[in-house]
Amino acid sequence: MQKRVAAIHDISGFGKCSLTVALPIISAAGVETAVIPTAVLSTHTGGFKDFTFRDLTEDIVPIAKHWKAEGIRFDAIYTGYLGSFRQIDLVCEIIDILRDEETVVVVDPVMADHGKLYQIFPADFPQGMKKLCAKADIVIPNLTEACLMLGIEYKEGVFTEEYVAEILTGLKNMGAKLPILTGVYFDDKKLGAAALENGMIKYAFADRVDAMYHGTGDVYGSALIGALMNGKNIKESMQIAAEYTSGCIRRTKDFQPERTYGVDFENELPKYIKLLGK
Ligand code: PXL
Repeated sequence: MQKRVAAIHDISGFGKCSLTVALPIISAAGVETAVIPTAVLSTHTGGFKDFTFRDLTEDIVPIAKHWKAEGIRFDAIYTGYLGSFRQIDLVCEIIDILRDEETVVVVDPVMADHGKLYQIFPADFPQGMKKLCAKADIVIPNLTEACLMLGIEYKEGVFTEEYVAEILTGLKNMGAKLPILTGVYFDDKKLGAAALENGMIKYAFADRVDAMYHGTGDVYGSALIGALMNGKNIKESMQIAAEYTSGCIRRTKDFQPERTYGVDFENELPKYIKLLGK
């Protein structure tokens, strides 16, 4: 049976992140992708001024209730960027409406990067995200998001295994069954993620490319879910997601060096499909 995912993120019309990334990548993995848009923006909020923002908070629960009434079930629920504090509670509610015993709930607590909360979020947003993460089977924060939720000091620079272990343990104690910390590196050659699964820390790295683009967290999360839905285990899925994301960044840097927003994930999709063994 074809797997089905519900993706709950904003639509940033331009800039390649959230749903405009999740929908094509998860679909390319052969997985049916239903969407709940949390907001519609003209662009993402990083680096563009005067973007439009249409809040869709009132639509979130009615959409989920309609799906439930239609008897539609999901193999995974994938949440990302949420448009307001209230949406955190509503997304908690719809997870309860839509999940069954088999559903894998993946929460990306999108709210911050490079030590800073995104400009549009209030200072207590990380506390709200903690509650959502506690409902998840898998959480995929970056270092900044993890530190903000845990109240741990954000340390820029090379990671240590002890620091990674402290953060993963904190995330696990927060209630997330399987935490995956993204953006981990121990040198300037490799970058990837670390997971705490059954008491063991597992790493998956790919080539580190010296460049920064918006939406790469969404590329990683979408590729991870596509792999999980294809029966890959956590470590295999982390490896596929790291290699695909690294490939997207490499291609963008090599062929569109002037680009400052989303990556060329489209032309790497054939590689992703190959990594999935399809
Ligand atoms: O990729 C994360 C993201 C998603 N959605 C919006 C954003 C961002 C990051 O800045 O602004 C609207």
